[in-house]
Amino acid sequence: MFGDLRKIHAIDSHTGGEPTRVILSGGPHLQGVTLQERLQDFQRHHDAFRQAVIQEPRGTEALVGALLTPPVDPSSLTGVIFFNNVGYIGMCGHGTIGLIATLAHLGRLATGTCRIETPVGTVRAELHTDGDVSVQNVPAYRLAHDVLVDVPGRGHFRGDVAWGGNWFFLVDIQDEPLTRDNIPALTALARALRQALREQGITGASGEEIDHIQLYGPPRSPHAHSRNFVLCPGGAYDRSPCGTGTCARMACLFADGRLREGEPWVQESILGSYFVGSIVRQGHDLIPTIRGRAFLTAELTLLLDPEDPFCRGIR
Ligand code: PYC
Repeated sequence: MFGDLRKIHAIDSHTGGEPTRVILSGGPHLQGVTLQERLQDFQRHHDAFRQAVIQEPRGTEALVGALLTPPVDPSSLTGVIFFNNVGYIGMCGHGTIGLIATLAHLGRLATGTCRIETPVGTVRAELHTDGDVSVQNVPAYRLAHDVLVDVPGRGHFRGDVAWGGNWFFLVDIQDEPLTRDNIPALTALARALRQALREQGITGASGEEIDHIQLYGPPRSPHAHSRNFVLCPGGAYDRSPCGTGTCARMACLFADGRLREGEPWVQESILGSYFVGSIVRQGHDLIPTIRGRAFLTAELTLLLDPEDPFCRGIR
């Protein structure tokens, strides 16, 4: 009994309330040259690992996991693949901030800049002397403007489809208060919107599913420009303002002429935490940056017992 426990070492943190679990050891060694190939290997051969470390009873639906993999380009600090309770995400802004705070805590990183490889491209992270982290993300853009969606039983909604490292549908929400006590109603609306997008064939650029929904409105803090609620793919809401979601939002604002190059954009989350963002042009690309702070919450050893009927998590 208890002889064959598999041990996984990890560090947990939260960024603006949104948790990240960085796997330090005990994870799979992914096969493949590119990060895309390693993501496929993860999906095809190690999905049980994802489920075991993220799902209950070891994890929660809000948790995002980060599996480190050696960088393809030796000048990068590391490669990383982000995952959640239902699958894998291309990039993760709050998760990258959590990753940098974790590596700094371990002494693997000093203040300054480094490159992190993800399946959707290389990002640049900077650890500041005050503990904040800036993440210069992959290029962001708006794919479609003012798209009409019919949400059965709820009416018509208009929104933008944008990329910020993940696909987002962004809706300026008028009728639902962006308050914590309204999270159940916001979740239900965002789920209905996502379902309607699926049914009406509204997708990202290559037919990819739009798996993040962002509802936004006026801020509560006088220092912020906007408040948002973001539904993540697994059904949880993002406790942070969503790094990739803030990047997608800035791309839309830029396209509308409502945000100038380099101008700060303070995005508040449904909990009142915030990221400060900005966007600049580089050739034909729009490069967004977000800045925030992560706090470490646990150094942990997860135990996987093959005799445990819920060893792979509760699905
Ligand atoms: O911060 O980019 C983000 C993110 C994506 C999903 C949850 N957080």
